[in-house]
Amino acid sequence: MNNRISLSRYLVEQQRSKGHIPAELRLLLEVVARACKSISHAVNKGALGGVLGSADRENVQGEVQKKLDIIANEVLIEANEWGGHLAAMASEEMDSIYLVPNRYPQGEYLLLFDPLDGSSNIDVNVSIGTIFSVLRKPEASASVTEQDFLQSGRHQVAAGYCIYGPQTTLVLTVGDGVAMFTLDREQGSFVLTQENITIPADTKEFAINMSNMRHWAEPVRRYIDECLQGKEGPRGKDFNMRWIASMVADVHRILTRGGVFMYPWDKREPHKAGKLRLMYEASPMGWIVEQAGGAAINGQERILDITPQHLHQRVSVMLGSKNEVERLRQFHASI
Ligand code: AHM
Ligand code: MG
Repeated sequence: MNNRISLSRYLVEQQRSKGHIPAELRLLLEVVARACKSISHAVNKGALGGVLGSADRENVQGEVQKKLDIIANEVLIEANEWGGHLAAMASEEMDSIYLVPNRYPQGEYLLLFDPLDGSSNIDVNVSIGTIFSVLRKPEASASVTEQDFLQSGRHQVAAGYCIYGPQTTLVLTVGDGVAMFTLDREQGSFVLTQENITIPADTKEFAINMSNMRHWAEPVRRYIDECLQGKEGPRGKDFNMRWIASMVADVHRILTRGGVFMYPWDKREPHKAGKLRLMYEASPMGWIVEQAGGAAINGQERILDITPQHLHQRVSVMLGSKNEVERLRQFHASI
């Protein structure tokens, strides 16, 4: 048991050996991990903790919030506002940015999060998670504005997610590969369980909400249609399908055994670029997937190259095994 590496030790060693993680960023990541631990406890209690069900409130995107969406958001804010490592936060569940109150010291970082991803799965006891992304506050800026957050995913200094499933697992990148930590409940700490995660370049598994098929654009329809033709079709192999409806869980599977995940633009709401949010979901997940050797695009463009125009911007997302994402890119390029 002595050779177990805790998240704290991992971060300290990364800082020492590779200089990747300044002390303030290390503190930030430890605080986020601590917040995820308490969200995990709340998720585990479920009905016993009175955390299930709707809060009968809507967020800025017009989605009905669940009690746990609000609890997770509050836990992350309360944990992060006083440590001196942050200048401001932004969340899928808040209309505008949250400035660190004046009574606390201001730090150099900006934290963005989707406090509870996969909200439709909360009440049915299926895996859900927290996604986070860390940016540096632009140097020139004295007081933080929404504009300071509008940086492309390439500028992230850390990104990760915590999945609350049969195990609670924290997945993290600071730009030097992807590491996984499993929560040891007896010890109360995240323990390193996998490093240098690699997504296989090829796969026989796709994830998409098939009920939207009639609304898809032609390139997505063509890609899935070829997969469905199996051995007899142009791909020459049978494909399997999974759709958990929690991006964290679908991405976690892809990091574990490969696959391709799609939430593309579709014709249901043609004026919206997609369902998922660029800054809280696509950018952090896109960077994690790239760091594991995969790829992430919106059809045409690399997700990490998109410069956000506003905080709650939506985006079409296709990510996972490199060769499959490349095929999707080619199909989009050829129309
Ligand atoms: P949320 O952040 O409000 O939970 O929404 C995002 C989720 C993703 O986790 C998941 O991939 C998608 O919405 C599922 O959507 P759908 O129910 O349309 O299949
Ligand atoms: Mg989400």
